Amino acid sequence: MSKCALITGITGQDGAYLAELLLNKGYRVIGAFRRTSTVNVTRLDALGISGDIELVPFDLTDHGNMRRTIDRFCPDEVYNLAAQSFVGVSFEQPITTGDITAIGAARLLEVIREVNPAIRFYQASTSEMFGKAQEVPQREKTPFYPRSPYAAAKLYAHWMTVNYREAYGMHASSGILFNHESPLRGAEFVTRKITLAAARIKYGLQDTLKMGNLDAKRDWGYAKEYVEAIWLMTQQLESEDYVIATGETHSVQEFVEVAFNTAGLNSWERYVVIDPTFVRPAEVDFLRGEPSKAKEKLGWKPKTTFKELVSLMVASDLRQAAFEARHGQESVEIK
Ligand code: NDP
Ligand code: GDR
Repeated sequence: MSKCALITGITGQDGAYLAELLLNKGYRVIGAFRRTSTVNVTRLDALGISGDIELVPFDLTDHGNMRRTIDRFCPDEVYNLAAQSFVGVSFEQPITTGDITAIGAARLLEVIREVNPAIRFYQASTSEMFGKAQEVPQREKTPFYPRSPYAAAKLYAHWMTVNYREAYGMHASSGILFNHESPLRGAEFVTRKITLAAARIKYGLQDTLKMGNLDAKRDWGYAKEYVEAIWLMTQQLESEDYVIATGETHSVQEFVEVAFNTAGLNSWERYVVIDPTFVRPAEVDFLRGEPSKAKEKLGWKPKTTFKELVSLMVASDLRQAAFEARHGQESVEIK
């Protein structure tokens, strides 16, 4: 019998890549999506898998809806990828962020405890929990210091995951994933914002790129590889917490430089305008992860280099911009 997995946040970047991975492994995949006026399955379409997933309306703010869904499908594994995941917006919407990203995870853990505590649970934790980092590099035991409502919400969800593991013996893993990107990354996150702009400027569809803090430094990896680590965590005999990262750090400015060069645009300074709107009330200045536990216990290590990651994102956005320049509309079939 094939395993059944329920993925929350199926319409997001990681939801799409994880669904693809699990389908390739023969899973029955239940895609839990938040109901909106238009269901956004463009990422699933881009990977050509939307027809292979059973989509079900599911909202992390609605306990009854969640309980009925878990009851109905009896999944073997639940991957909680859904969140209000944009750090910048969390300063504007701290309560909504807390309701979805923090309490939403607690609701889901409660539902699993009530319905079937044998279900294996994955929580999408984040390097943002390290925030004002207390040591370099950051590892599983590094003390947390969240710097945004988003990070504080994720920290609550992280500790609830640990608590349900310890209190009820649930198989509940928390993946502390550092930034991971791809051509499917949301357009408001800095990497995709940059690669889209570079491509659009190249094709005359845009003149400038408005940016915030160029000095922030991040440990950026490739999303497609990070979902493998997520799956490996849920397959272990014991559930634990794992840092997933490359161990390498680059600044936002470096990302801009490499992306613009890759797109064939010299002197990025000509196009980039600093706009205070994109500067956050509190910033996370520097993150670098230490993924050696994941290497030892999961046999996972990152493969795609920083330059390869930027290149594959720029290449995808160049194809999209070329299509738009020719046909006057966005393409959805190029990833
Ligand atoms: P995305 O922002 O691309 O996806 C978030 C998903 O959550 C979307 O499918 C969104 O649906 C869904 N969602 C939002 N609110 C609700 C709700 N109330 N009920 C149900 N679903 C909801 O995130 P990523 O794919 O990049 O990340 C996946 C997870 O991993 C997130 O939890 C994120 O915080 C975390 N994370 C991400 C990292 C990264 O670098 N990408 C690093 C570390 C952690 P809709 O399409 O309707 O908006
Ligand atoms: P982050 O990602 O906050 O790390 O959260 P994001 O790409 O939004 O920002 C990274 C850094 O770039 C700086 N920055 C800008 N960011 C955005 N979005 N737009 C800009 O114009 C801009 N200019 C500079 C930011 O200040 C920041 O320092 C992401 C999300 O996916 C989270 O859900 C996840 O938990 C973490 O990564 C790990």
